[in-house]
Amino acid sequence: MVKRTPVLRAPGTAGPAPRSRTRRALVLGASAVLALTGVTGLSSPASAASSLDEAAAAKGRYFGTAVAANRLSEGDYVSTLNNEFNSATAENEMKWDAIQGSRGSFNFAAGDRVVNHARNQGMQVRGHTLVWHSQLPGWVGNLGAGELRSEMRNHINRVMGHYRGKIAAWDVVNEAFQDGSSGARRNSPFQSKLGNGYIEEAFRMAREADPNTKLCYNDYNTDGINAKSNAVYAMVRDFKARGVPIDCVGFQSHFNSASPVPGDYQANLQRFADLGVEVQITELDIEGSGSSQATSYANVVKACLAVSRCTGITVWGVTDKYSWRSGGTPLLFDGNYNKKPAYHSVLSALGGSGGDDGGGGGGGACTVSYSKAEEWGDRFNGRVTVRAGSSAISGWRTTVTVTSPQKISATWNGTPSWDGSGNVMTMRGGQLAAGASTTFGFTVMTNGNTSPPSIGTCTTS
Ligand code: G2I
Repeated sequence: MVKRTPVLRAPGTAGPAPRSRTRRALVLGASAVLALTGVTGLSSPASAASSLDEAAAAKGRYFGTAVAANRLSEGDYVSTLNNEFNSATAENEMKWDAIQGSRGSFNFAAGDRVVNHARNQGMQVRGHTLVWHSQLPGWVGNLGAGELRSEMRNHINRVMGHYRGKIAAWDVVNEAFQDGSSGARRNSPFQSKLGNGYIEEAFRMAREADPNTKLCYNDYNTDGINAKSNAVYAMVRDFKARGVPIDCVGFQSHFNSASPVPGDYQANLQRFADLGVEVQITELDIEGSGSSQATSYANVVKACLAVSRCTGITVWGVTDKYSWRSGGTPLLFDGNYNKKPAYHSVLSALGGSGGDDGGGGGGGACTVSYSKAEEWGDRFNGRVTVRAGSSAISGWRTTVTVTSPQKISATWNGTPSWDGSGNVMTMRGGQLAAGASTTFGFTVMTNGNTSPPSIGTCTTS
C-alpha cells in the first residue's frame, strides 16, 4: 500500500531518476498505517511541506546538498540527507583529481556511490566539476597546448559519458575568473596554454559529450553585482549572442561576516536570468549562528524564489561537523544533526511548516527517520533512528508497515509486536534523554517487491 508521488522537478531541469523517495513513501504511508491499524495521531499526508525538499518542490525548485561518499555509512547523515534533500552534488568525488588522478586511468567508484545513493532516493544530481584549476592533478599542468586540449576533451567525454542520463546539470567550468576589481581571468594551465577561448571550447565539448544535460558556469564572489560578476555576465551574454552552449550559471554563495549576502543578490540573479540562462545557488553556506544566520539564509531563499529562472538551491554540506569551513558552523544542521534556527527560517521562507523547534533534537516528543541499509540477495535491512525531542521520554513506539508479499524476518534493538496481517510491526523501546537517539533495525524479505517500508510517527509512552 505504499503510494508513490510523481517526480517533482524544477522547471526545465533534466533528471531521469525515478521518484522513489523513502520519506515521501513514509509520509504517505502514514495514512496507510492509520487505515490498517486505527492508530490515531499519525501525521497527515496533506499538511504543508515539513521538509526542505518538499517545500522547495511545492515552489517548483529543488533543494540540494553537497554529499561526501565516505559519510554514506553514517545513519544520521543518511537519514538527514534522505529526509530533507532532493538534489545531491558530489563534494569532491567527481573532480579531476578524484576521477583521473593518473593520465588515462579513470576511477568512478566514489562518484558512483554518491550518484547511486541519490538516484535510489529519487534525488537529482548536479555534476561538479569538469574543468577547474584546483584539485587538478599535476600531470595536466605539465602538458603542452595540443595535448592539454585533447586531454580536456577526453576527460569531458569520459566523465560525461559515464554519467550520461544521470546528471541534471554539470558545472562545466568552475572558478575561471580572478577575485578583485580586474575582472580578469584566473591563471591556470587551461588559461595560460589554451587562452581565453578555453571556456567556450569546454562548453562546446560538453554539449557534444552529452546533449541532454544542462551546462553551467559556476563561481564564487559573483553573488552580487561587482567586477567579477560583471566579467562573468559579459561572458555569458557573449555566449548567448554567439550560440555557445550554456544553460545555467551557478552562484556558489559562500557567505560570512566579511562577505555577507549582498544587498543586490536578487538583482544580480535576475540580470543573469534575463540573459536566458537558469540560475542556481550551488554551494550555499553562511558562517554564524542563531537568528542572524537564520535571517541571512532566509534572504537567500527569498531571492531565489523571486527569480523565476532560479531553479534550485544547494547547501554545501549536510551538517556543520563535516563542513569545509570547520569552525564556521555554516550549515542548517548542527554537529548532532539538530535543526538550527537557519533550518527553520529556510523552511519557512520556502513556505513549509511544521518540523520542530530546532533545539535539542526537536521540540516534539520524539521523531523517527528511516534509512535503507544493507541490501543483498532477496532482502534488505532497514534502520530507524528514534530521537527524543527537547524533553526526556520514558518510552517510545512506532510502526513499520511492509507491503505484501514482503515479510520482516528479523529485528534488533527494540521490542516488536505484530498485527493480524503480519504486515504492520509495532516497535517499542525504552527511555531516552532529551535530544538522545537510538536506532532499531529489521530485515525485509522482498519476495520480489523492493518498495521501502512505511514508518508511522513516533509516540511516547
Ligand atoms: O572550497 C569550497 C568549495 C568552493 N567551490 C568549489 C568546491 O568544490 C569547493 O569545495 C571544497 C570541498 O568542500 C572541500 O572538501 O573543495 C575543497 C578543495 O578545493 C575540498 O577540500 C579538500 C581538502 O582540501 C583536501 O585536503 C581533501 O583531501 O577535500 C579533500 C577531500 O576530502
